[in-house]
Amino acid sequence: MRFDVLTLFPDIFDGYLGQSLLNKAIERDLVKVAVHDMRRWSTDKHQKVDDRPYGGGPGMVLRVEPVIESVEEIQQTDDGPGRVVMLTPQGRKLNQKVIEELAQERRLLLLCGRYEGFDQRVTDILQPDEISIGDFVLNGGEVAAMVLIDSMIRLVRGVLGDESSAVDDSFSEGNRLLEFAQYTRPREYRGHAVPEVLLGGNHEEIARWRCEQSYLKTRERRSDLLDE
Ligand code: 6GU
Repeated sequence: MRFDVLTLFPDIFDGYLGQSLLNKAIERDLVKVAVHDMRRWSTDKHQKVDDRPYGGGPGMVLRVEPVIESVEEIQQTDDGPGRVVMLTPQGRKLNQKVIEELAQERRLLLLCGRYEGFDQRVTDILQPDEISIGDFVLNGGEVAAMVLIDSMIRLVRGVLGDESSAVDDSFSEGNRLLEFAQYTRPREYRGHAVPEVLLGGNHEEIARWRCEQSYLKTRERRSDLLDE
């Protein structure tokens, strides 16, 4: 799986890309992430890629030329044009189903907006898949792009390793329950003991308890998931 990120703040991605799971996936060639600075496609001597909105109003708008031209140039490199995704609070809301759908693609181009957003003609010309990560406003699409990459790489075969699998994750296809509580040593801490059933080694009983815990937690916190 390949990601090309277009941003005005490429440095934001450095720490995240070095993070252990993703770093290992990149080293093993399971995932490739290329971060591109949109300013490279600026036609302006000050490397500006934004301008004041026609009609007035606060803030700045990302210009159409650097965005379109960067996307076109990047699409000509490597394996196929890929699917263009624009991170914007106006997009369809991200959830595990959308992640699973996007994970079918070999290549995604992620457009991270800033300021008051993109010139409308970027959307008209590229017709990107517009995605929002929730009903709140971020200062830009960069954090949202990292959310998307982070949740997608879990679905790439081999990234998580043998012992863990994304199949059982909450919200994955075939699982609509929240995770059950987990414990590790010590058996007791400040009067809080590990549930007896987990210490007995009866695997059938443990599986039943966990299933029940998942159900009870889901009913209490997210009964909307049970309705689906
Ligand atoms: Cl993708 N971008 C911005 N700027 N704000 C958001 C968002 C994206 N998703 C939720 N809020």
